[in-house]
Amino acid sequence: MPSFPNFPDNCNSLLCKHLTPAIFEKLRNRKTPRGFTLMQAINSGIVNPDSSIGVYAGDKESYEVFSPLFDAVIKEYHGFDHEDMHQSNLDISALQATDLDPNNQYILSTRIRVGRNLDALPLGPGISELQRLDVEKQVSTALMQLDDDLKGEYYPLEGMSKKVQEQLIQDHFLFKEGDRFLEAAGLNREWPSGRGIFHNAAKSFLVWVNEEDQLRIISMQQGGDIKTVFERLVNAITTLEKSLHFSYTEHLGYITSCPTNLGTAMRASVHIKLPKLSQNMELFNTITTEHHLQIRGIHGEHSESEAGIFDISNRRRLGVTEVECVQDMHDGVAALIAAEEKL
Ligand code: ADP
Ligand code: CIR
Repeated sequence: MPSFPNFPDNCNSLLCKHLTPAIFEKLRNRKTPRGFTLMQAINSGIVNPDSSIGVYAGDKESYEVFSPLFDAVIKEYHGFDHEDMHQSNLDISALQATDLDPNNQYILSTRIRVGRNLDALPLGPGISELQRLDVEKQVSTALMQLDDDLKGEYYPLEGMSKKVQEQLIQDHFLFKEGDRFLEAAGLNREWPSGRGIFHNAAKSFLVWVNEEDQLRIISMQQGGDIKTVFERLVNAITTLEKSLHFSYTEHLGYITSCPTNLGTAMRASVHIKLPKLSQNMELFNTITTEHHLQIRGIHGEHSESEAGIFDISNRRRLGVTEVECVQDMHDGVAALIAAEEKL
C-alpha cells in the first residue's frame, strides 16, 4: 500500500503544494483502465523535489482518474477550471506580427513547437516498448509522405553516432539524453529504442519522435521572422492531421504527458540577446510576467543563460488559442526590445 511521500521542507513543486494527504488518500489505489497508477504519475516529483511541476499523465484517462490532483495543477499553471473548454485557432491571418528586429540586433532565432500524441495509444510514461515502436512506424511513415519544404528524412536514434547526436543537441535541433525528470517519469525506458528525429534539409522543419510526447512538431530558423515560422508549422500540422489521429478533448485540447503542455501544446520562443535588460532582472521579470512569458536558458528547460542569450517563450498554452500563444510571444518580445533600447 503506497504511503504519503516524504517531501523536503524547501519543496516548491506544484505536486508538493497540491498533493494533500486527503487527495492522496482518495487516489492512492486508483488506476486508469490501462493500468497507470498515481505513484507512476507522481514519481518524477518525488525523485526530483526541485521539479517545478512534478506530475505526468500516462494516458488520456489519467487526467480524469486523478483529476483532484491534475485539476489543481492545471488550475494553478493555466488558470483553467474543470468546466472550462479549450479552443484551437490555427488561422495564420489572425496573427498581428511585425518585423521585431529589422536590424538583426537582438533576435538570433525563432522556434515554435507543438506536442502531439496518437489517440489510440497510451502517453509516453505508460506506453510499452511495442506500442512505442508502433508510434515510430506510423509517424515516420506519415512524415516520409511530406512534400516541398517539409520533405525530409527520418533518423532513428538507435544507430546514430554519438558525434552526430551531440552536434544536433548543441545546435538546438535534437532533444537531450538522460533528463532526470523524464527518467523518473518512465519516459526514458528502453532508450533509445523507438526514438528519433525527422528533419528537412534546411533543418527548419523537424519532428522529435517518442521523447516527452510522441511527436514534437517544430518549425525554426535564424532571425525573428515569427510569421514565416508559424506558417510553416501550421502547414505541417494540418498536413499531418490528414494521416494521423491526434489525441484531443473539448476540455483539455491536445493531450500531452506534462500538464503544462495541454491545450495548444505550443511553445513559441526566440533566442534573444538583451545585454542591458538582463542586468536589471527586476524589470526583465516584470515585463515577462506582464506578457505571460517564461525565461529559459540557452539549452532549453532547466538550463542556464550563456553570453547574455535567453530563451523567451509563451507560458500560457491551455484556454488560449495557438494564435494567442504566438501573439503573447510576439508582443512580449516587442516590449522587451523596447525596454532594452530605452536603457
Ligand atoms: P521544448 O521546447 O520542446 O519544451 P526545451 O526547452 O528543452 O524543449 O528546448 C529544446 C531545444 O530547443 C533546446 O536545445 C533549446 O535551446 C532549443 N530552442 C528553443 N527555442 C529556440 C530558439 N528560439 N532558437 C533556437 N533554439 C531554440
Ligand atoms: C518539472 O516539473 O520541473 C519538470 N517535470 C518539467 C515541467 C515542465 N515545465 C514547464 O514549465 N513547461
